[in-house]
Amino acid sequence: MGVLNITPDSFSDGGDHLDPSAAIASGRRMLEEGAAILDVGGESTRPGSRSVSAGEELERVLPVLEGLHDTALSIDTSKAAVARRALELGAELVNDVTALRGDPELAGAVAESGAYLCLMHMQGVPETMQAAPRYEDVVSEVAAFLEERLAFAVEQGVREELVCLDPGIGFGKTPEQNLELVNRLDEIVSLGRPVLIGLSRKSSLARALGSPDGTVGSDAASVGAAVAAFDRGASIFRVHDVRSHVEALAAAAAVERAALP
Ligand code: HH2
Repeated sequence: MGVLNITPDSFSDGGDHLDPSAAIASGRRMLEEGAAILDVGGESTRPGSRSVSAGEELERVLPVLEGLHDTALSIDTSKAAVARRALELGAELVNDVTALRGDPELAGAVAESGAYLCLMHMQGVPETMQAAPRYEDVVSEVAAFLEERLAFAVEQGVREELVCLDPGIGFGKTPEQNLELVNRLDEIVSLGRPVLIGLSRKSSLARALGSPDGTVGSDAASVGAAVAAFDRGASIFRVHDVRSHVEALAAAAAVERAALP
């Protein structure tokens, strides 16, 4: 999954794609490099970010969704109004970082459309989530949350086989908690749905490399962490640098296949 943020303030590619033609060109390049789907977002959810109105979000993403309507698209939004418009334009996946807690109308909009849905874990809200993340056991709490949100989505009419789950790396978690979630990812995989993971360029990777104030992880560190997640069962990787991930994950998959009896 290639990340296409149409925002001025995303933590690693903010401002890169504000011009729709630049965004569309980036998206097409990611597809050429092997992305299976593009995740288009018009609102940053980085730590400290403020939310934007549905109108502003739509203004940012619509020209890009229109320009890429012939490709596989995901819409990264928590708002039903944005999701509905994206779905009308052919988006096939709704990526909701609030796991259907942000907008009471989103579940119905997804259910009605028959689109895929990603439910992600987040403790708190982006503006304050990194202030003091608190867990007894981060992995079992994230797993229990995702299980509950999956049941909720199904109750609201979303077909279970269309849902993927995401532990929400960097969303209300310390760097250690993020790494533990990857280390014990099999516990999330065991919920029985495909697991999507967004490690790309996250600050925990910079911290793991010994940079205490780093806010953006390198692409090499992102690839390493993605392969570790692949080894533990992740199947969808939300990434900025598509080519390096596609090549690394193809190699990791080839090794895995060679080990089969
Ligand atoms: N991470 C970000 C945004 N959306 N969606 C899912 N499912 N999983 C993630 O880990 C995830 C996500 C944050 O990364 P990015 O889009 O690069 O930055 P920003 O939120 O600043 O736009």
